[in-house]
Amino acid sequence: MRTETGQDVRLEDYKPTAFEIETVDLTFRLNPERTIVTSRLSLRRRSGAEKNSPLVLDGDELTFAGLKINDVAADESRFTATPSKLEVRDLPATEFFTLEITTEIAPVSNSKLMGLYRSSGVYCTQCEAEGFRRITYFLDRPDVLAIYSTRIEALAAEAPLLLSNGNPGETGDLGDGWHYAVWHDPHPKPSYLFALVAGDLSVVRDSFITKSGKPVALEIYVEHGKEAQASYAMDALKRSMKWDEDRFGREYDLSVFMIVAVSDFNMGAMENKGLNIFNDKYVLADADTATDADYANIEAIIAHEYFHNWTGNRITCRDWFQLCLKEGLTVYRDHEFSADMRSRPVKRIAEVRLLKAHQFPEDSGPLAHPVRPVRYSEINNFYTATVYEKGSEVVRMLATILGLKEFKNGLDLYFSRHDGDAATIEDFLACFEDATGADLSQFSVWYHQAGTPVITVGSNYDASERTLKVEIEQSVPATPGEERKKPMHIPLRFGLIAADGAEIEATGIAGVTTHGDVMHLKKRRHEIVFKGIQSRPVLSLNRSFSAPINIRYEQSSSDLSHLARFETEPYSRWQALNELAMRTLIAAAKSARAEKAVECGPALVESLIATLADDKLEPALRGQAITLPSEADIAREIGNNIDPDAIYTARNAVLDRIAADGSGTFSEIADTILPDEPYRPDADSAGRRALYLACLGYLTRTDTSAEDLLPIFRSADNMTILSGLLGLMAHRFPGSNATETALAEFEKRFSKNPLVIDKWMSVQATVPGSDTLGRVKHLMATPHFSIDNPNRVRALIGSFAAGNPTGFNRLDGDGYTFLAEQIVELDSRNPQVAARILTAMRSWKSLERQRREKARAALGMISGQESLSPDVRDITNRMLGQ
Ligand code: B3K
Ligand code: ZN
Repeated sequence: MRTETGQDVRLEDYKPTAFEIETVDLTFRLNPERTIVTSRLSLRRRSGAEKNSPLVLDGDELTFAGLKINDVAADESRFTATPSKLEVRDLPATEFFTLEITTEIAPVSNSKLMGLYRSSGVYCTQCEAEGFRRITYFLDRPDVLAIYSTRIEALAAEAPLLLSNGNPGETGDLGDGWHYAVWHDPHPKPSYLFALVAGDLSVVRDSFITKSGKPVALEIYVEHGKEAQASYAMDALKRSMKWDEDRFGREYDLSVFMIVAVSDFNMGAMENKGLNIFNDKYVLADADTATDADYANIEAIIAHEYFHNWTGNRITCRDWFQLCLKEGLTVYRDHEFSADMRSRPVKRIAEVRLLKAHQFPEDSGPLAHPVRPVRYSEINNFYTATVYEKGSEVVRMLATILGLKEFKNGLDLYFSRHDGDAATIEDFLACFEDATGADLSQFSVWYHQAGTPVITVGSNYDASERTLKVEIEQSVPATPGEERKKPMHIPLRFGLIAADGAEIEATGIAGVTTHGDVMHLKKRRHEIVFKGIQSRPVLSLNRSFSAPINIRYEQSSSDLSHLARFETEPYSRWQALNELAMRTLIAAAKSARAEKAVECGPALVESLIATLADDKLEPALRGQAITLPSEADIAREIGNNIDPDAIYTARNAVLDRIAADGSGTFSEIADTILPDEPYRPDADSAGRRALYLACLGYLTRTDTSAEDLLPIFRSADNMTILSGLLGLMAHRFPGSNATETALAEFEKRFSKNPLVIDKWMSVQATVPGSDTLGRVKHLMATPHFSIDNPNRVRALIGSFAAGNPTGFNRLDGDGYTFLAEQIVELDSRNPQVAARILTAMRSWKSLERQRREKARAALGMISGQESLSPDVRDITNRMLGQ
């Protein structure tokens, strides 16, 4: 939000409120067009607050319907009410007083899906970040913590189920078909954690006994008929609760924990106290409709929202600048959970791929911002990969620097010192300093400085002196508004590997402080000497991706192949292979750009096939090893003057070469790797399916045709193989009869299941090439699509813009014009979703000139609209550098 004067909100302007709100008693009389909300607030003037200063409460599109001060109707001279503000003057001079505010809202016409809205006939809420002010006037900021009681009144036929935060209280009949329920949440919370759900849903029940013996009722609410699809989510919830007790000593604190799945939701899920609300995509799963990736996402998001109960709810954020305090830390916790539930190295590869695909481009483009920003114009635009994913990497680095034991001590202090607080990043870091004695002042730069650090590395082995000299220089590229950068504390895991693959221990290391296998880069330049090295070693840097940085190190292909073969840490083995692949692909893209033949040397092909054939490695890792960097990854590494068509051509040429040389191995694995049992979503079987599909992808480049794939598609007994095959056919053999048949059969079979139809739309929206835009437009005109449903919009328009480099970046610019038109349309309905989808263009400045100019024109078209939401206005302005 902008302040009243239209200025950005600035961290330096933070001031506590003059009033505290101790209790909030809400009454909702639910009606789709006209819901009446009464909010009774007990206020307390803080000591030292000005006696006659007014109280200004936030609102957003509210209809004011009444105000009482200390139970007496307020005279109109004492307040001003607009849709966006309620200002109350001449307040009682006493320390304590009450306000009772009545508002009217229309859930059915709330297309922004913020505040109270309807999703398939169910009333539900979304309040983070500033949605509560769309329900009632309030001090709608995270440092105002109150105890909430909520009474919900509704027609029993329309809403037999009435839920809110906390523990259930009285229920009863009101006559005339109306009934009510009361909920009380004993834990003080900010307004963004308020939730209400009312409607007709089914419940799946289970229970959990906490480690101190308290029973907790677990309830997952879904549409009637979908109960069986909630069992995996329930299992993930119980595992999350147990894991948080075992790993971090965190216990649940209410008698009931509820999850509600809704079909219209702006993001993944929301951690409202005791009443999580989820996008149904991240709850519902069975073998027929969900892929392995869906299962993994459900597990991770259920865990993430549950973990927020401590990191976010019990300890919340003082202001929205501190968002990473809850998000970065909670992402770190869900990453660790998934690593423990599944395969740690495979999980790490997925994290790094995601970070590089989303956060690195954000950090190097016009939307770059620090993990802890200092200003914003629209807070919803700061729920970014930087705050979440880089925020998590910063917490991971803290654990690396302190060691797991000390990290845990710091976190324990944080939980005990700040329980019940609205805290800051400074509070968080102080706990680690106080618990361990460490000085984290330089480390804190990670929170304050935007941009991905780069280290430039040179190395030289001196056989006569038996030393390896390594020079490392660090720098951080300039980001918007931040030219000069400070040196950072970079914890770099390293290893030295001998010619026979053995790990080498130096007898001494000079020029940098090391702890075990971590070197602590703190200066702009380090000259490091490893002593007592008997033969030329290969240096392995940033093992396990210990720091979220870029490395420029001219390591030879044979050294990278050596690491790909001998690295003992599976993640780092993948990292070396990936680096080798990236180099080959960049060189290939340059050749393709210059219209020269694309070369692919033997080093990459041999290393890939050797890794693929190494059956000591788990299948998922082998699948990752042969999955080349994406077209977008290659574009990011090249960095400027991007021609997506040249990258596509080059990548295909490299894939063809690997496919030709490895065809025997690919078919042997494809024939044998699938689990020989009915579908189970566990990590090992999922890894086998991923490897199978990756091999099949290569085989389509040699002798497997669309016609060969069709019977496999038809006989698949699970959605992973089914949608994987559909994707392969659509992308490798677009327009072929077999592909069109598969698409038609898939559509027919799942036409009643929008979440599965989303996959069908995404597959088609990501078919490479300039013809896809026409297909996307056609799909938008079918009944499968609805511009009002965020999942549909993301599946079709979002996948096209963010997941189809050649299709979206058509040379004629029609992809950009199409997106601009959709953004304008979407913005009038749901600004948050519009702004998020528009970020697909965040790297437009790296495109070659012709496309860049077309992209600029499309952004200019959006920017020229008279009426734009603050959300889209902010993204457009920043992308255009205004
Ligand atoms: N905290 C919510 C995100 C809210 C986004 C508001 N624009 C979900 C999560 O991160 O767990
Ligand atoms: Zn979160």
